[in-house]
Amino acid sequence: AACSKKEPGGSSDDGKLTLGFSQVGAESGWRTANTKSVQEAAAAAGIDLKFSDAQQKQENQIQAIRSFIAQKVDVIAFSPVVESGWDAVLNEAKEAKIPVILTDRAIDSPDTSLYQTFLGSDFIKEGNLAGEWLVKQYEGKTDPVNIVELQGTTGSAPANDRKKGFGDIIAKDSKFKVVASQTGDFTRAKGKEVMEAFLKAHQDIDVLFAHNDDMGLGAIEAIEAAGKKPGIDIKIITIDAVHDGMQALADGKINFIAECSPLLGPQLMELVKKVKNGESVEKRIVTNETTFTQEQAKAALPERKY
Ligand code: GYE
Repeated sequence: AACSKKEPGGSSDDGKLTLGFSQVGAESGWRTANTKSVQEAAAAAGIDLKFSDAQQKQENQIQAIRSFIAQKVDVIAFSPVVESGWDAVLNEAKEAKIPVILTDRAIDSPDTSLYQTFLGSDFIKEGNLAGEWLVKQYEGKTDPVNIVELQGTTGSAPANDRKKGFGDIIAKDSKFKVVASQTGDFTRAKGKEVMEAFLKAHQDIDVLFAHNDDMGLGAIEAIEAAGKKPGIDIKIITIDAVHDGMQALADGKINFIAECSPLLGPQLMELVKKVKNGESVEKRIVTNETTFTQEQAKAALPERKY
């Protein structure tokens, strides 16, 4: 009988399409929502998902991708923890004729034949939006504005691009001064720790720009512990708009959030099917996003899904 017929390209015996997905980790509320979106969308699309958590380490992702190649999955998708250092392993996938999709974060390789498409946000734009809001707040004022910055994971696309996007906007007015900028690795714990150090070293911080909500939330704890009012004594701008960030924004502890959508699962599954069928896909697919003020957060919170 033909019952054990195995499809070429490594589909499992049940005929389902197999997707190997290497996730960054579980560092933030954004990441948790992203993982859930990918898992639910795979189940809904009838795709067999092999999910691997890299715990924020590139070597774990490289290992996971090699194992997906060895298992002959149909498609590999991953969210690269950092931008550089992917050429060798992606060339191995190419040799094995397994299409690769980048989700959420970019790589810096000039060889764009190493992946089919990159689905995710425009991080430079998010940084621009954060900077533009700040410039507007201080319009017509001349006093110096002292800013501290909590960067995301060193070497990651969102940390590089959000820093640049924000920096480009505030550089147009010399009253804006970034007095300290350090990584908080996108986590709450590290955001708190680094903000404590910032507060000790600088008496006169006007603004915190955190590359994600979680670091901003950690920093809020540090600011309150230092006897200051987040959102009032120190204005706070973050990126993501996950539930806890939106709650802090509605509560007046954060002042502005540029949204970054983690709900990439359904679009990713569509792309997986297309690349598997050899259909052409756009090389870059940008997620739709908005921004939130405190009033807008209050209005949006009841309907927010994550
Ligand atoms: O902003 C942050 C997460 O890559 C867009 O990673 C993602 C970022 C997100 O840890 O919260």
